[in-house]
Amino acid sequence: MMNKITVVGAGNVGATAAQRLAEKALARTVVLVDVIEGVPQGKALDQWQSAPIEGFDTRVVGANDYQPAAGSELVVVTAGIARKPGMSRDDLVRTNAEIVRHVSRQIKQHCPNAIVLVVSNPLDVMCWVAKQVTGFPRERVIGMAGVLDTARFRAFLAEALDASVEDIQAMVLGGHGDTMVPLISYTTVAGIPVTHFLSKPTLDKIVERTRNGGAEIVAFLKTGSAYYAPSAAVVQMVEAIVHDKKRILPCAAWLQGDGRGHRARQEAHPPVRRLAARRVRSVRHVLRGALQAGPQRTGEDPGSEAVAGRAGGAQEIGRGGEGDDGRSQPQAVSRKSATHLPRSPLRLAACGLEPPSNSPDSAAR
Ligand code: LAC
Repeated sequence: MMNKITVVGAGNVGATAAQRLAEKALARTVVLVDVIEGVPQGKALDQWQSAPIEGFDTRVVGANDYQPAAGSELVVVTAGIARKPGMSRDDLVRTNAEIVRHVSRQIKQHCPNAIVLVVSNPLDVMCWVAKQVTGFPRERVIGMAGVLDTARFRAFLAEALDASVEDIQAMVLGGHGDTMVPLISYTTVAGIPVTHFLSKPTLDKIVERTRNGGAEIVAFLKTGSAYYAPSAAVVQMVEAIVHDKKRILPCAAWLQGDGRGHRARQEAHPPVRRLAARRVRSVRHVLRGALQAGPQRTGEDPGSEAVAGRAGGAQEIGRGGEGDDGRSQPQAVSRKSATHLPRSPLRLAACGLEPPSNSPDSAAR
């Protein structure tokens, strides 16, 4: 159990995440912070009053400033506006970048040792903003998207197969949006490849529905976006960190070089270090999608294309926002090192590239 976890943003995602964190007793105190007066206090008090019924002792407190959050070991950032029907996550970038920038400054000041888990959209860019502004090591700034996308994919598959969600093993990588890559070739039903059970057209439909999983809900709700599954995904990640469960979970993380290099340079909080190191080796979810700096086609091998696109993204965004503390931008991976990266379908998918054309994953795109 942690001593203190803070959730920034008392909207639907933040408040539901706080409630789930408290119910699972993942910290002694959960602090809910929001700028709207009374809302975090009211929601926190309501949640605390459910404690005797639900049987948890985690104190939930609400605040409009970051003083009560001081010293938090983990901060979940959900602050920002949500999509309306017809909007893409990228349409939120200006407004939410300002909000996340402000929140990140507060985190840096009040919670200098925290692990930051970003949820605000567009997710990949907001992670980058949080990392730049806090100046925290990259192992301490991660984003939630892949766990949610994977959950949606598994739910749709379970429905199509009339099977338990527990028996569907899957992994969705790539950006949180159009560049999402559900990995069909790594998807199994009780260990048996899903392609034994479902036809290509059916799988194609499920992949497409997964990509639009968030938008489908926005279209129903009209005034907001999903929050039950997103908050559950947040809590799964927090739980993996708190209990150092050594889970392999997809997430947004800033990568430099290959997995071995990354592992060698770890200086993070031990649980996250282990989480990140294991995850990063096999599950690379690059800050790409919303960076809008697609791969620069060079005619070189796929690995170098993938990383060239990422390097372009880093430079593009770097111009728009330097770290508040004057730190230099993270080094983009050089093309030279890129050519040494593995070319497995997983690696390519993680870089946001389409898998090779003979892979089942490409068939489903
Ligand atoms: C969604 C939001 C949380 O996908 O990005 O529902």
